[in-house]
Amino acid sequence: MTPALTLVRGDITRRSADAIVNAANSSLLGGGGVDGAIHRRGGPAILEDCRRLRASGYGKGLPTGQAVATTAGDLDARWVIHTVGPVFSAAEDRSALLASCYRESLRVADELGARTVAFPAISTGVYRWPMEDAARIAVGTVRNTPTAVDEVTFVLFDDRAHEAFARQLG
Ligand code: AR6
Repeated sequence: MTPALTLVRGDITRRSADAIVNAANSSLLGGGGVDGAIHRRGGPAILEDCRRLRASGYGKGLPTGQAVATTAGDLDARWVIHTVGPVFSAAEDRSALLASCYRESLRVADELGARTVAFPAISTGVYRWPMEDAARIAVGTVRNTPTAVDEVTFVLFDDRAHEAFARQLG
């Protein structure tokens, strides 16, 4: 099955979903952008879980393109799925890594039994991925990934992102 895709404009930390995806960095220890917002609103339990992950299987951090789950703390969700997008490079095609973020997040969601998942536009902020291309990869990958997740919501922070994703949904 492939999930129903919906778009909303807004703040992902205000959404209700089984799992909310975080555009994290390899350290898993927080940052700016959506990562900072998730930790701020979700509270310290998320960071505690991240630190536990670093102390166990992820001593060197989470590699780009992979995904891992923690508690969602005070967010209206059961889990946060942290994934590390690639930094955009004009010299090197890293789109397979960006696609992997969506695929791996859905794989982790399936392992957890999550049926509704909210994604931000991974890599389109600090990591500078051009919005149109990021939207094409995000929508294309979710459409082509078999999963038991029923509904994927892309939560876009501004009009430009929302319009780019809307063009891809057609
Ligand atoms: N809700 C939804 N989308 C958001 C929110 C929010 N609350 N806040 C920002 N965005 P970014 P990246 C959008 O920079 O490019 C962090 O420091 C934002 O407008 O959060 O993957 C991490 O720790 C943009 O479209 O993530 C990493 O170091 C999109 O989310 C690094 O940034 C992604 O922007 C990851 O960079």
